[in-house]
Amino acid sequence: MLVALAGGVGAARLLAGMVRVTDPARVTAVVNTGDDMALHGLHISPDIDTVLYTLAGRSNPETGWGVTGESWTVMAALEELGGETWFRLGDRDLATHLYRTQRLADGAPLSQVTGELARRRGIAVRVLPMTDDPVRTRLTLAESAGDLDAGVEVAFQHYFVGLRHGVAVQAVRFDGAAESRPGPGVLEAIASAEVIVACPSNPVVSLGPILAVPGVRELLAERRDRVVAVSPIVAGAALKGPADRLLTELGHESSAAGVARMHAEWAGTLVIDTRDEELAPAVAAAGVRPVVAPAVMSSPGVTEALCRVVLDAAR
Ligand code: FO1
Repeated sequence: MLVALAGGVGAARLLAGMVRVTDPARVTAVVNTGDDMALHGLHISPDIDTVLYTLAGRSNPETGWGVTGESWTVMAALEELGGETWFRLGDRDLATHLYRTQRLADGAPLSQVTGELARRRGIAVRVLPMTDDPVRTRLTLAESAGDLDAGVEVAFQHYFVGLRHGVAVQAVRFDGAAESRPGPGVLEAIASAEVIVACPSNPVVSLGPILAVPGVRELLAERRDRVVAVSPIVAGAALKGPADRLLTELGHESSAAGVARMHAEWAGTLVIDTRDEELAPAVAAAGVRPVVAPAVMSSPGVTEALCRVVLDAAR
């Protein structure tokens, strides 16, 4: 059984490949909920939805989030009213948020609602929120942005979408993480997995929250020989999103070697792209076994080959 630690778009893409090379019923995804947000009175779980839409074959291939073939009637009408439309919610995507919000109001935990959404979309992979408790990623700006001064703390989506992550950050914290408990099935899945893959997600804001849930990092460290991370940094840059800048701004090195040093405590192996082959000795020097392979998921074929490399590396 394989457990994937999953954040945003890169994780969903790897998972889409993983279910083509191994039995989906033997795959469990532990998903980041630090990006979750309340907006329009709705509970929005972006990373969970990105995983669910991708595994259902319904994700928007251009953006990596939301639903393909989406319509925007509600957003346009909301715009006319002068409502908040900075965070784009398509008509089909809204159905997910309406369903989730009602079920949470019924008293169902996020994990149960996520299971319902997965089943309704015919998804065999077990998709588990990292916790059912509220954990929210918050970032402290290192410079002013518009009317926001340096030192101001903003919620994740305000940083990522509102500010288009175009502002330097001086600190990141996961509000609520210390009080949170691993979601149902999370520790058990990690404890019994033959392979644990840390997807090529942003080490700071996608994997960071999962590792901040008490008990998760310690258990991964105990099983580090089964943990294979895939570097989200290739030739010093992130393939999508602010991972490289966040790493540098927070004092890490934005390179495959820097990622190895960050993950060394709990990941025994790091898959690095062929372009970073010369960093293999630095990865090894960090105490992490380097595996060099094409790690830029430019096509389903490359993604599937990468998934096979991950499965083989853990054995
Ligand atoms: N990202 C954007 O850059 N702009 C958006 O308007 C936007 C809307 C959105 C709606 C639902 C959803 O599940 C994700 C959405 N995202 C949007 C992406 C989201 O900010 C990121 O996927 C994660 O939070 C980071 O991986």
